[in-house]
Amino acid sequence: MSPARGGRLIVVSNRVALPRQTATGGLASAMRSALQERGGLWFGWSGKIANQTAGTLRYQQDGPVRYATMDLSRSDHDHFYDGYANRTLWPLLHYRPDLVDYNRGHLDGYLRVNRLFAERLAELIEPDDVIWINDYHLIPLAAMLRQRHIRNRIGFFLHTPLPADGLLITLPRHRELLGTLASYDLIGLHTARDQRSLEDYFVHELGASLRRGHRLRYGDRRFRAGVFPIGIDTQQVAQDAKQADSLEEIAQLRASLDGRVLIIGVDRLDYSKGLPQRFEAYARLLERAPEMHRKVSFLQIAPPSRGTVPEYRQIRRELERSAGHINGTYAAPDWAPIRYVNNSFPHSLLSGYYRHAKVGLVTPMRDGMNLVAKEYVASQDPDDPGVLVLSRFAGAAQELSQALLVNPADTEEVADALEQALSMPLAERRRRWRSMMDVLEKQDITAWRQSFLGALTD
Ligand code: GDG
Repeated sequence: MSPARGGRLIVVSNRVALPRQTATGGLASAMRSALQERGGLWFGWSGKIANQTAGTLRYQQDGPVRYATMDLSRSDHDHFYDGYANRTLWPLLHYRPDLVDYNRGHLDGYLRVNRLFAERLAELIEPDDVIWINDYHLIPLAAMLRQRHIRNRIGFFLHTPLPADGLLITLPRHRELLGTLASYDLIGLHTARDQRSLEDYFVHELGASLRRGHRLRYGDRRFRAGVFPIGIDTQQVAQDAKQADSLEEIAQLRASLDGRVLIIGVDRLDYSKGLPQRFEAYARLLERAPEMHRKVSFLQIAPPSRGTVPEYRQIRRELERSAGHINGTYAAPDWAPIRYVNNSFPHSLLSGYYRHAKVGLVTPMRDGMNLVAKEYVASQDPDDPGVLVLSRFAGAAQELSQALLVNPADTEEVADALEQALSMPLAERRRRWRSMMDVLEKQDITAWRQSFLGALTD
């Protein structure tokens, strides 16, 4: 992407990964590399709650990247982030209307924080800047910037799935919120299914017209919906994984396994990730195949997230019970079938763990993309690669068709896939891995941001 085409890049996201902070979450690492390559500004919440300093911008510079962040007041944060973003929109976007907690206070807080972002950001925008706004926290931001006479190119990328219009309309006042998407010039989604949902919603619910090339016209706005499946830094992950072989932690893991085969799962602790169902499928495998006892070990890394939201505390309790139950039922004095770890690890170490696992078990009930699936594949040893068992309902399944694709709700199917993965011949593992790796090399993180920014500035 040539910086000449469209001046500075301004990235906006709820959370900003400040310099020297570990970037957890797929979005953070992708945005950091986009800005480092092109130079520009990253704007968003500082991650801090402070009533005194709320709304005051603070700046930091790191090479070509400038960071502008602000604190949020307790009440704004609770309504905007815990409330509307994570208790209303997140469950809706992940096909869980049963978990949607709608409340006017949350919506007001969400709009208030978006307005605050718009006010502060509008002052920083120069005429040539290209603005890239990320994710469901900031849907109305472009409309609020347009009200402040910002005419720049503004793109939006939704990192979650977008459900069909029949589900979207269950959101109270959905038109007021989703209609504002028309203020963007480009809306990026991970899959063609998400793109279809957006178009169907605009056409059927809002009466927009759809032209060739996914061009939409709604009122006086013309905009476009595009499919841009996010990738990873494939070469870097592969290199990290290889180098991790020399790390002490990897030697310790290997020693602790004592020749047992490792199955790995790595997910933010989130109900969308299908963890209870995954534990159940693993238990089903142990029940069905006693010959596997003592021969396998399942390592689930699940760093807690959004711990102040009740649904997340609930899933954490459920998983503790389930892991305890499985170990209680099947463990022997010298073997624990599940190692359940509520911690986060440096990326480079994670790649080493992935490489050492013969099976990557990635079974979200719904996921926009799922970068763990891609990282698992990229971390494998080309001579002796492991097998990816992947949910059909992760965006990644569209590209990684050579994984063993499963319905995560079907315990037997997941247990079957585990058995198949554990006994898959080397030649088949290599063939499947090569074909997935070809995709990951071609559609990596650089290709992703270049194609999105290319389409936005075109
Ligand atoms: C959202 C969408 C979409 C995990 N544990 C640790 C750790 N991670 C890293 C993984 C991976 C990232 O976090 C998780 O990304 P995912 O894509 O799997 O999931 P979400 O966080 O839900 O991301 C998702 C993504 O945005 C990008 O568009 O794919 O669908 O939900 O990179 O490696 N990183 C570190 N320690 C950990 O313990 N350092």
